[in-house]
Amino acid sequence: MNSKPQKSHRPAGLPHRDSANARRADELLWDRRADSVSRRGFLGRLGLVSMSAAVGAKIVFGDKLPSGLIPVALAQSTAPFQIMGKEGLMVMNDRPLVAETPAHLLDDAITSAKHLFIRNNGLAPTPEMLDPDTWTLEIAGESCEQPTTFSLKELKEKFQPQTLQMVLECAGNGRSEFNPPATGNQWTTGGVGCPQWTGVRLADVLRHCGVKKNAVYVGYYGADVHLSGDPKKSAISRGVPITKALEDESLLVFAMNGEPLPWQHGHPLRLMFGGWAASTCGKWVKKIVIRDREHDGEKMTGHSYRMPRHPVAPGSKVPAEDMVVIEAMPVKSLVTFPKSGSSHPCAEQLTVRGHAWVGEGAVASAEVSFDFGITWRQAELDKPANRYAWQQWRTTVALPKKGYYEIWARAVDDQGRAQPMILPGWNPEGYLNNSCHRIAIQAV
Ligand SMILES: Nc1nc2c(c(=O)[nH]1)N[C@H]1C(S)=C(S)[C@@H](COP(=O)(O)O)O[C@H]1N2
Ligand SMILES: [Mo]
Repeated sequence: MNSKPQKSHRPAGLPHRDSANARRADELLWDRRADSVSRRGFLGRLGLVSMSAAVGAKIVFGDKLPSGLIPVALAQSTAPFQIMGKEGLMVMNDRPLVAETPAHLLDDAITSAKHLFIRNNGLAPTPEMLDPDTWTLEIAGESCEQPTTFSLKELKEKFQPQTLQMVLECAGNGRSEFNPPATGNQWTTGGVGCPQWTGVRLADVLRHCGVKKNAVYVGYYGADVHLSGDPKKSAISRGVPITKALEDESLLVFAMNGEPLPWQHGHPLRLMFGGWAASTCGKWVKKIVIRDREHDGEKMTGHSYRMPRHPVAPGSKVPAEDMVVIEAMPVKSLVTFPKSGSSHPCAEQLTVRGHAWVGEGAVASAEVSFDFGITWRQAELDKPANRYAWQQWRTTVALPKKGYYEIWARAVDDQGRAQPMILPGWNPEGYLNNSCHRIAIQAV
């Protein structure tokens, strides 16, 4: 376990090379016989099109790019090359594409599409595979009375639209701080955002199809392709207990911030489960199954998105039967202003602000410290726009003398649970790090 720690923001494209299927995946991803009708040709187009989309421009000599070579633009995080539709994201991996948002770019109350992190587990479908006019969603499974296939148009016509602002946070957000390190994407703090989502209630759709009494779980299937290229495997197929699926805020989403859902975020249809690990929020969703048992799709079992049932010593091996599925996310906060590393005249009032959120319930208080946690001051805290939205907080501080400071933020939820100052309990996959966010400030 943890034999290959990866450094944060190492050049993208190099990890996963050592995985068993890497060569095969490379062949599939990079095959250039674009006109071939074979599956490989299809994936070849997929590779080049997504790579072009990812670097934000057509790769002019794309046909001459050596097989397996990753455009160097993807190893750089900033302009002029960016992921299509994105601004300032840090690319952690290119296959699958994973990119996080620096905290100061999350300053807005509602996260814009250009600043929302991306987490793909497989190969995203290309934009031309995602036609809203022909898109269908199938509801099936052993606990579904009336298996039904809806067109997107039918979903929009049959069911009442809902708009809610809800936090989307990857369960691995913060992973880079754990020691011993966990393998996987080395998220710092940017695997989170809080856009406004518009869709229909999943409950309305499921009830329309009939939920049998023995239903315990729902699972999703999306249109993305497993990294190995194996059409029989899903990139990811997770879900939530039926009680969560039937909550008023659990949505089948087709718009974000009033625009059609962006390509990278699941266009034309995705799931949103407020406050839960974002891996439950299936993108490009084609099928939802109502299960009579805990869903057992890709990344539901083993150690994926699971935590030890009991606290474990750092670095220990935890048997699979002692791992339980992650549900709601813990209380957390971000300092989104000022930008870490900036300077401010000493003794002058400095505005400090950010967001705080918790997977279940609400945030009760947000505090900041600039003396390494010795004293804390209460920030002004807004109510959430709705259940599962993050809450804005703000305060002012005057840094007494010239020199280096850290501003720490800490949120406490309405059950009295506070963020830990350093790190929460270690776990094998490095999930749920909700330790205090720290930024550096120089008083000049
Ligand atoms: N079909 C599909 N859905 C998916 C994923 C994926 O790879 N494929 N990734 C999941 C994970 S792990 C996360 S954190 C969120 C990321 O959503 P975003 O890319 O829109 O930010 O989508 C979830 N839904
Ligand atoms: Mo995730």
